[in-house]
Amino acid sequence: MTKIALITGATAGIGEACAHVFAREGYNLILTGRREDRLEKLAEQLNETYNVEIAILSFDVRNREQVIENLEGLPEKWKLVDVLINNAGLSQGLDPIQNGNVDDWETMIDTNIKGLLYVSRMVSNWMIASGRGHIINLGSIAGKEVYLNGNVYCATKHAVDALNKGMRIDLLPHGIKVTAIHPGAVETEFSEVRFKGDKERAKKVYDGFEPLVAQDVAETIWFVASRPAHVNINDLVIMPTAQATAVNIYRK
Ligand code: NDP
Ligand code: 8X3
Repeated sequence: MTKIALITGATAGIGEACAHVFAREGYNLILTGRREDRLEKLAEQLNETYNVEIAILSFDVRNREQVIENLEGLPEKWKLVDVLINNAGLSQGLDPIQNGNVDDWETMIDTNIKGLLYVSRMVSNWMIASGRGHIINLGSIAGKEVYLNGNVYCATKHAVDALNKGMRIDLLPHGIKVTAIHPGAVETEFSEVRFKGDKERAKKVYDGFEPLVAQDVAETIWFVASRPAHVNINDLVIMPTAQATAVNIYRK
């Protein structure tokens, strides 16, 4: 039977690259994100290139009702999800705690922690019912380290790290695999979002070294998802060669 992957945040960056890689590998896909036009274009492209079936769901992961309605509304055949990639996430702002923008904090907490939980709550039950599954959570090097002004973003990614460990324990009796992928710097829309559309500031983040690209992370996620049934990778940190820690980047 053709396998199914559900990818949150498939309209850009790592999620979009995962959609290409999993379609290439013959998966049918449920793709989500807020920008419906992008989901439509991507679905058309993947369907034409790889002849796989694609369901698109446009919703905001921060909105619990939208998450429930959209996922519950899927036809039963789509609920046989083999791989859930909890990828939707963002950083907003890079300020010291005393100057932090509280709206930004709420956006990050609601997206990176609560949104991931809403989706996982539903899909893990589908996986339990079907007796199989693999949840892959996008953490970050910011979930392993804390850096200057990273405060709340780092806290949300530390929460993802903890939730990944918790899910792994709770879902163990059900044979469901759980993995966290923790990338360092990946050049996507991430920094543009962090700096609220300031493209020049975003570009500077990657000045003088070769960052990861979304495809690097997607191929790693595919490696993790394609291990034999008895093998689970709990946790994986992937960095650009030029980056040793969150803040140690060798720039030329
Ligand atoms: P992008 O900004 O390129 O993509 C983020 C994706 O998340 C988009 O598809 C966006 O879709 C979706 N998203 C954001 N907010 C919401 C929301 N409220 N509801 C639904 N979807 C949402 O970033 P990346 O691809 O780089 O990031 C993907 C993940 O990887 C994130 O969790 C990020 O924290 C993590 N990560 C990124 C790193 C990097 O350096 N780039 C490094 C380590 C981890 P839309 O706007 O259409 O809703
Ligand atoms: C993104 C990596 O170091 O910019 O999660 O926070 S970092």
